[in-house]
Amino acid sequence: MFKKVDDSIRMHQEDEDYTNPPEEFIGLSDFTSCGSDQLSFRAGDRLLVHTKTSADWWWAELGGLCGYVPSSYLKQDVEDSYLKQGVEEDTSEETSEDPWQDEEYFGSYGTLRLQLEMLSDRARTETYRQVILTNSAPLRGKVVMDLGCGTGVISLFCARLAQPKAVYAVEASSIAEHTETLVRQNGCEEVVTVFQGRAEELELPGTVDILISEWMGNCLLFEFMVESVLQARDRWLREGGMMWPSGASLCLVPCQALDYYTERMGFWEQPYGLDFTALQSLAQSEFFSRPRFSHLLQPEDCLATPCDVITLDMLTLHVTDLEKLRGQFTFIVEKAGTFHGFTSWFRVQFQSLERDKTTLELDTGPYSEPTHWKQTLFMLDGPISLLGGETVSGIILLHRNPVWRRHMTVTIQWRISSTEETGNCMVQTKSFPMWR
Ligand code: GJV
Repeated sequence: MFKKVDDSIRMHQEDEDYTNPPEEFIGLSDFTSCGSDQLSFRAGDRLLVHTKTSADWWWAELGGLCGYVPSSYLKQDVEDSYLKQGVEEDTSEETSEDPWQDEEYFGSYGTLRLQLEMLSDRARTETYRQVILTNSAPLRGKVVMDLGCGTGVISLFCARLAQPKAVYAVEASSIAEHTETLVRQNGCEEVVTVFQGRAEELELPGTVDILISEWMGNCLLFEFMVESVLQARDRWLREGGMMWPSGASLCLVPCQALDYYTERMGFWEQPYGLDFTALQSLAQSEFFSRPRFSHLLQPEDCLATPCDVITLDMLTLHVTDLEKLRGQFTFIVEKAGTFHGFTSWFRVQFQSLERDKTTLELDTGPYSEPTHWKQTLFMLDGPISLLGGETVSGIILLHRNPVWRRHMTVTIQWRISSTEETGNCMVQTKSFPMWR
């Protein structure tokens, strides 16, 4: 199933007498069902929504067929409903919400709380400092763009540790007003120029040799700041220029998460001597239907050797590639344990400007120093016991939300195969909206 709908919801669905009249919605993007209880549709299709079962999944009808559909793929047929009511068309409700949520997004980056979180992440900030330090000789005389510079730390590293010709520090949030001051206070105003505004609206005197940015989000892509970086690359990076990071990969591992599972599910067993188990299916859908950000995976909870499921080359990646990214995995279970879910994180590489010099890497995984991203946990609906030697193989799909451009849905489909023919063999799929 694309999204496991727990039994309580399903029972409710079957009993549904549709007392409220269905509402008409229009498909914003094609949707392909991943299970018998889902309904496929195409962009432009008109669906009748019978029940808004949860915030994410609605029970809808199209061409006489019924099934669950992801709510974020639909928009209300405003024109139609207004016409019916004889009210003048007013699309303000439809257009007032920015699919990029830029006000909220840049608003939050304007606070020191987030800037402090990033700056005090030593593994992250130190990696960027090392990249500049180890490339200080070839950086001499080069023009650098620092996209999303925040307080300007990377630009200041460039100006202090190397001798670039110019550094363009680009920042859309209001923190940029302070970045100017920091540049002056650190005596870098000859080299560093701060541009306050969105990189998409930037006007520069010419192209740049190096585009450096710290754009990575949870599960690598969340926030999709990478789109701004790719657009800036296509517009401002000279032929043969360098992207930092130059490469990125998304990593995955099947894991145990007993503490988290017990905290969210075990509680209902016998709190204060009472039986609250009736809330367990609700707990499962409330706590495990979205990924858990900021999970710190203990190495001993990895059930297999992690692997890269998606790798990106930052020089050749296209914005359109971001719509759907697909990866594969085959894990061999190394020791018996309880399979609670998958954990994911990312690694990014910084190729040297000099030939044959080592590539530096920032690894946000469980075997490296923790970063402010930590890891992202995708919980299964229920735990599964695994034996050493069994394999967990399948695919992971990152599907960018067609409406909310900073969001995506991560779908994982996996099959457990036992070495013995009589053993475990099951295929399951679960989709995790992140966040819409
Ligand atoms: N133009 C200018 N600044 C930006 C843009 C953009 N298009 N997008 C993000 N920023 N690794 N996920 C800024 C944002 O305001 C913040 O200060 C920084 O880049 C994000 C860096 C960390 N986020 C991330």
